[in-house]
Amino acid sequence: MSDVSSLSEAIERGDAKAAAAATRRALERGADPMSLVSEGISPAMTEMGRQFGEGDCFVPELLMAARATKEVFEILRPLLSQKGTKPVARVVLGTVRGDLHDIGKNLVGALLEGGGFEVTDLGVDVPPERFVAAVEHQKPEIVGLSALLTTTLPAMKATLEALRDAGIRGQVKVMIGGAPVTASYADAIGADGYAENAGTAVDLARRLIGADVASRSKGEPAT
Ligand code: B1M
Repeated sequence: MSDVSSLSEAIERGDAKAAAAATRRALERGADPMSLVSEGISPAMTEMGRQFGEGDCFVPELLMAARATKEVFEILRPLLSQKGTKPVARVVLGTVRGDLHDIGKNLVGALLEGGGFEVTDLGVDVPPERFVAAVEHQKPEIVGLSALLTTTLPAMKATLEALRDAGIRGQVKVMIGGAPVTASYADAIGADGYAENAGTAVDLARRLIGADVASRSKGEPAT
């Protein structure tokens, strides 16, 4: 079995130790950290989501899988961020108020870092005023909002309104995503863009700042 398959399987079993070991082994053999996210973690968590939806696994299994992904991210994060190179742009990222889902958001953050963005992750259940404060203090080019519940979609709208009320909406591009989010919802609330998954989120972020997507592979900073 390949190291990437071992990683996916360990995450699905919720075995954090085995997931970390598979990650270290893959890295020692020269695996690309980004591919461990997109080919190891992402399919494993998508599979867990499918099983949960079909009643084939339950909350404890999900939480164990989520813990295993966290452990893997701890190993990969320093490798994903391209230290020493000028960041493409800064992104403030968070899961909106009332919502505790962070696996997809963490994947988005990891791939953005891998794409050369400097990411400040505000975590989960982030109220609009914390996004406002982060924009005021950190002056990012992009704010990324994640929501997984239909009941927390309105918190995305509230966050945009809070940015408008604070007079700083024009200073940042706002991108949104998460399972219940659609492009038409993004239009309806006045967001600048919607991405369906972590890979397209990186392309969207580049488009929003006007950077050439092709330059990502060369590791060139935006001009
Ligand atoms: Co929850 N949950 N959950 N849950 N959970 C869903 C979302 C649900 C669809 C399950 C179901 O009923 N079938 C359902 C929502 C229904 C709805 O709103 N219509 C649901 C529910 C109801 C709940 C609770 C209310 C359950 C309860 O307590 N009764 C509760 C709410 C807690 C809260 O948030 N306040 C709850 C709790 C939990 C757990 C804590 C057990 C756990 C979260 C653990 C964690 O995140 N640390 C959990 C999980 C894991 C899920 C499912 C099974 C999987 C989500 C996931 O991680 N998917 C989910 C069902 C499902 O999606 N099949 C479900 C894998 C991940 C890689 O995909 O998150 O979609 P995803 O992220 C993708 C894209 O969406 C996109 O890119 C990511 C990577 O490709 N994306 C972005 C995400 N954010 C983006 C941001 C961007 C761009 C793209 O730009 C900024």
